[in-house]
Amino acid sequence: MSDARRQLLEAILGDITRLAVDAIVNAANASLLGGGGVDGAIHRAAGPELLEECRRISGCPTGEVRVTRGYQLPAHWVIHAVGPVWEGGGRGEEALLASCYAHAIREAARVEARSIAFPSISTGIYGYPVDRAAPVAVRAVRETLEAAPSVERVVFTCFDERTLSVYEELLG
Ligand code: AR6
Repeated sequence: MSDARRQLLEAILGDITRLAVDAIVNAANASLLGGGGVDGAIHRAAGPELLEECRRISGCPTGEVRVTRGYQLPAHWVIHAVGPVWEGGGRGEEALLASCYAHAIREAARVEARSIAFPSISTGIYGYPVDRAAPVAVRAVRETLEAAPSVERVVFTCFDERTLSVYEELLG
């Protein structure tokens, strides 16, 4: 059972590259070689060593994650998640998105991260509607946290007010 008193889920407005948490999640693509959006921001803030480490991993399938160090980021780890491109909802997007969040929580526990911050995976360039994505994210995180008691704090980091309001409604 998850211990609601010890496992805090919160939504904030902010830049994930600035957060002093143990692990931040990147909304990456299957190449893991960088891109725009939050991926570009994370690579710029972490410095070139992040790309060097990513080059040594040969990509990552959609719905899965890969872990690297954070280099010049305040966060010690980057968990690179490859979310689905939104194609209308009939292509397994929901299960793939949930899988990103669940795998990220499991990997956080494996590397002994007690705090983890997520961006709103897939809802930027990949076009997943945020009002559909956020409930999937929150449910997957809550379910997976039950088997990851060492993870104490989960921060849903929103980059715009609309995304924040969707998360705030879900988290109460
Ligand atoms: N901190 C927190 N959230 C951010 C930041 C930031 N610094 N910058 C953007 N966001 P996106 P995707 C928000 O497009 O939809 C890349 O090219 C943004 O406002 O970054 O999963 C990858 O390489 C949005 O709410 O990721 C892939 O090719 C959310 O992060 C592709 O984009 C996700 O938007 C992935 O697309």
